Amino acid sequence: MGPGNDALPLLYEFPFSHFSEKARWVLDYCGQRYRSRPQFPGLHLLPMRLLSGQTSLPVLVCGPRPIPGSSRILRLVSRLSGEAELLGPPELRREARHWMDYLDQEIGVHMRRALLHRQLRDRAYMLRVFGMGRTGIERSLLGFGYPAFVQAYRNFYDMNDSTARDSEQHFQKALTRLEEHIKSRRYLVGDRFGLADLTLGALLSPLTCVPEQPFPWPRCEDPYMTALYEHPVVQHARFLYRAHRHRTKAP
Ligand SMILES: N[C@@H](CCC(=O)N[C@@H](CS)C(=O)NCC(=O)O)C(=O)O
Repeated sequence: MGPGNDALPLLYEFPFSHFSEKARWVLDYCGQRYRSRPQFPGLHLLPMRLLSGQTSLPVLVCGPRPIPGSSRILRLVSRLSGEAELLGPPELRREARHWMDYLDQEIGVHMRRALLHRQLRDRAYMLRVFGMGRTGIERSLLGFGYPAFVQAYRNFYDMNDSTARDSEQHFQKALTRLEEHIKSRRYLVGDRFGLADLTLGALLSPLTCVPEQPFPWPRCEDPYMTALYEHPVVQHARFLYRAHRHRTKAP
């Protein structure tokens, strides 16, 4: 991939989304310039279905077909940018893929439900988060429609006390497994930074709150959250941000 101006890839994304952060990270890391198309939750449904046949973000458009799915984007951008080392050596790719799938589900999906179930109760906090990268008018609209927005969100992600408790358990179990795994090693697979590590860092971005993130989540003072901010795996994700959230080559 080495286009100029108009031919740059387009990234359809939610600025606050940890799955979108995976895509931004790999594009930045690979020195791949791109144009961002931030979407507004809810209003994205029809355009994304028309564009890609599904509604989930991120979606990358580079070439004839739009590519939905953050892990697909990670692999494609690494390959096309000549950063194959992000994929890891061939004999370790299956293990890396396993970690990426595991993290998408146990952190990406379950952490989102566990955290948002609590965070949505804090209107001021959530307006700051959902307002990231939005215009003043969009932020005002969001503030006005917040109760309906929260209800739609809870329905969409099947969020209630019982599902949130179940997701908390999944998330906790994943953190324990990861803590054990990284105790004696720097990276999840092999001895170099790869896509599994990038996935871990990006998916924990709602908890890392570091300036290396293009859209750093503000800290939330809920006691459940404040304990998580200190967790060794979250500290490890901060290390990944500091050490690897940069361009490896000029765009
Ligand atoms: N498996 C997808 C999951 C992405 C995902 O869950 N995206 C959320 C935002 S964090 C989303 O777009 N939700 C709205 C929708 O699915 O319509 C990926 O890896 O890209």
